[in-house]
Amino acid sequence: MLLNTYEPWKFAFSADTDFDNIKKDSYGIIGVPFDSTTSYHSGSRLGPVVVREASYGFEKYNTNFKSDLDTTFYDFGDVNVVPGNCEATCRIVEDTVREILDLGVKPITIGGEHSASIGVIKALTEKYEKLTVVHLDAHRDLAFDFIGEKYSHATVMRRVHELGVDLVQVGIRSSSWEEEEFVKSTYNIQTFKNKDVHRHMDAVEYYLATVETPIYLSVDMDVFDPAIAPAVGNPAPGGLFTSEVEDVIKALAFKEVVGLDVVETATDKLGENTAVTAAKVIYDFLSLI
Ligand SMILES: [Mn+2]
Repeated sequence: MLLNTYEPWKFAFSADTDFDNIKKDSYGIIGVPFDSTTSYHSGSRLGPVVVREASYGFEKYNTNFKSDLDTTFYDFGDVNVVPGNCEATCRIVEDTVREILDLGVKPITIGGEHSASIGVIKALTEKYEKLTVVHLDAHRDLAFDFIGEKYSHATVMRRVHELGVDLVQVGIRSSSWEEEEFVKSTYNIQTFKNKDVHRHMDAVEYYLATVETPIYLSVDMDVFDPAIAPAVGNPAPGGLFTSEVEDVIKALAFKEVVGLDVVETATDKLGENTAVTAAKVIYDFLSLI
């Protein structure tokens, strides 16, 4: 595997990694410490370190969901990134995820900027003929290019959509006119804006319950309100509450979820809100799935 950490600081409750005895249908964490296309608040390259550190603040018993975290999962460490080269980094992520899938393990990616999700999802579309990406984000990330770049945090879901997957965008509150026109011109992008979530969570839950394909969940930490998760690449006021994101994860608990990413945590402070909340998303996911 293309990892640069032999003895990584591992996510709390992860199983010992013995590559000869990996359990099938388990989950495997990789970190992608990369933030070269970040346009505003940089620092998400440190996300994998601070999120893992924050994971040690939780109990094995998840009080909200009345369940133990008993899903088997591994922490494989961080991939080797190529600073300054998004396309090369995404290819390395893609190759690493392909190896993880060959082991029968489903990927959980800690970012790093959102751009790396294309590598993960590309590998998954080779394995799953149909895929629905549930995308929690303040932004649509559907620009065709961003300041001339096709591979960027601002274009990632456009590249994902080009792979032929269905998209469900949740928490949206910032987009360009071109992105809105693009959504209108397609048939397979469903949108729940931030106020749709605040006022009609039942509609979000109902919609997710009807998805029949395998699901990939991509969580940009800026989907949360900046009061909850301030240290992100592009904060956007008016975001989701922690309990609303819990409800979305809960709605996916009985679906076939084949991967998760939690990206854009940009802080160098241990115990910072954003890192703790990002760790909680992964912890809740593993408690429920
Ligand atoms: Mn975003």
